[in-house]
Parts: sequence; structure tokens; C-alpha cells
Amino acid sequence: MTEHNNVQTLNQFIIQRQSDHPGAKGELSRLLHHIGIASKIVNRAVNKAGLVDILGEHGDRNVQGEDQQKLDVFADTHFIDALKACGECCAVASEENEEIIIFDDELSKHGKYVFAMDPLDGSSNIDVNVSIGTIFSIYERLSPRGEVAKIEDFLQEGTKQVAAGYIIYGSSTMLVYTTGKGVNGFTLDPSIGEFCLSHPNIKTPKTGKIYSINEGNYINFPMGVKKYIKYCQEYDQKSNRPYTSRYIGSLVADFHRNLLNGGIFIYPQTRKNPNGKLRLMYECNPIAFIAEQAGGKAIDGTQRILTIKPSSLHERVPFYTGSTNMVKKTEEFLHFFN
Ligand code: AHM
Ligand code: MG
Repeated sequence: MTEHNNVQTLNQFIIQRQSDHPGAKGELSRLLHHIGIASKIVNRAVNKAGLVDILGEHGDRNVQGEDQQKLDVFADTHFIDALKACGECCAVASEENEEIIIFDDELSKHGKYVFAMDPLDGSSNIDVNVSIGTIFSIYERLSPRGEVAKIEDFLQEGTKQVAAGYIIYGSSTMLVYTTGKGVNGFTLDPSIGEFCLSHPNIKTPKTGKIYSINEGNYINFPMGVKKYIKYCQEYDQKSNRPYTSRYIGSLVADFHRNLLNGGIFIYPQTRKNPNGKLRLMYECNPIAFIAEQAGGKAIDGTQRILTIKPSSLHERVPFYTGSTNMVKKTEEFLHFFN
């Protein structure tokens, strides 16, 4: 017996799940397998970021006018390469690219899926050695297979997602994903170079003690959010308040902590950003899918994130997600004070 005998790797898990669906042709499995490979390549670069000259700004600006850093570009390129190589994906939308990237080779043109991603989220944290992540969302295309993919293939409600997930490059590297049948988390074991099932069937607590929001923007928050923050800080034995404030500034890391421990993450509309900061297609939708699959909730303040019909690739929405009871309480405050 080796010490790894009881370990279930990501690939074993994917294959096992595929056999739960008789008739499945393995297309999604292959796609997920390639995401695993790209994640390991990006992870290696993230780990070495302090050592090699890959750190620092790349000099370009991304489509939102923010500085791109070298690792953003690296992650973007490697995910796109992996997706192209796997042949199951006909197009990619990325935070780093204004337009969709269409794969028009014969194999990929017949791919069933489109892939939306933020290849390296939390980029302001890269050069200070704080956790960052990759977020992804997979849809079945609407256009016929064999034709060139279209933007409409992407502009679907989050409820139509076939799979979604994130990779967190943190104190250990984890891949967390859902295909709509619960949420499973895999930790990268560097000694064997495999993601291993470490967090099966993740369920988030119905209520928690953590609230995560950039309070530096307080002055610009809607009144309902201001009042909710004060509520979190008040003493109340019955509801276990005051709550604890935790904010990393990396969505993946903030969400992941709250998913496991219970809590709420908020990036609301502000005066500067009336639609918030986070992007619907490749940040909020995949996170919302995972939150709901884990028994949590995700709204834009009034409606379920997953039911919003996107009107453009880089659309932003206010985002409130986490433990169900906490999101519901925020919703009450927003309703009452706005
Ligand atoms: P990015 O995609 O440019 O990295 O921005 C997204 C990040 C999220 O990870 C995080 O939740 C948020 O921006 C933090 O923003 P702020 O610094 O305004 O609090
Ligand atoms: Mg981002």
C-alpha cells in the first residue's frame, strides 16, 4: 500500500462522474481535464513569480483600462492554448480580451462548448504574494456545431451554465468546480502533481460570522449596504454579532473562505461604479453557480445573479453572495433603505 492509495485524483473523479451519465461522450470530461492541466501550468508560474522575471506590469492595458501584469497575460495564453488543444471548445471569452476568441480549426469548430474566464483574478495581489485565482464558466453553444462560434453563444443566463469553477493559488492550490450536481474541491498535491479530492460535496453554512466588503468605499455605498455594515458591527448575543470583517481583495480567496466557513461577500454598486466592479459573465455567474450548488445564495441586490440575461461580454453587476441567511438579511436592508 502506498500512502496515495485512497486518494481520488481529479481525473479519476471526472471519469467516474462521466460514467454516472450513460451516453455521455466524454466531451465535458476532456474539457475539464484540460482545465486541470492549464491550472497546473499557471500554478507553477504563480509559485515562481517571486523568483523569475515574470512579475510586474506587462505594459499593456486590458479592455477595462486596467494595467495588465505579466502573470495575467501568461495565464490567459496558457488557458487559451489548453482549450484550443482539447478540441471541445469553439470559443473563449476572457477578461483580458475585448472580443471573443474564436477557434476556427476543424476540430474546435465542432466543439460543443464555449468558455468564459477571468484567467488571473485579483491581479493587484500578485506582486505582494497574496492569494489570486482563475475563474471559469462553461456553456453549451447555441450556434450549430461546425459553424464559427458567435457572441450569442456566450450571452446566456447563468442558469444555463454546464459547469463552473475556480482555482485558488493560495497557501495550497485548489480547484473547486460544479457541474450542477454539488460542489467538489481538489487540492493540488505537489509531490505527485495531481489535484486530489479533498473537499467532497461542499455545503456552505446557512449563516456565518464573516462579512467581506471593501469598507474604504463606505462613503459611496447605497444606504442599505451602509446600514447592513452597521448591523454586522452591532452587539447581539442571539445572532452572534458583532461579525468579523475579512477582506483580501481577491474575489476567489474571499469567496472561498466564506464558502467553507460561512459569511457574505459584497461588491455593491458605488457612486464611482454604478454597476459595481465585478463582471457578470466570468466572475459573478460562475461564483453564483457554485454558491447556489453549495446551498448559498447570490444576488445583485434585488434579483438572482443566475437569471440575469447578459447584454455584453464585459458587463458588470453588483454582487452579494454567500450564506443564505446573510444574503437574505442584506436584501431586506437594501429593500428597506433604498
Ligand atoms: P481584477 O479582475 O482586475 O483582479 O479585479 C477583480 C478584483 C476581485 O478579485 C476583488 O474582489 C475586487 O477586484 C477587489 O476590488 P477593490 O480593490 O475595489 O476592493
Ligand atoms: Mg477579475
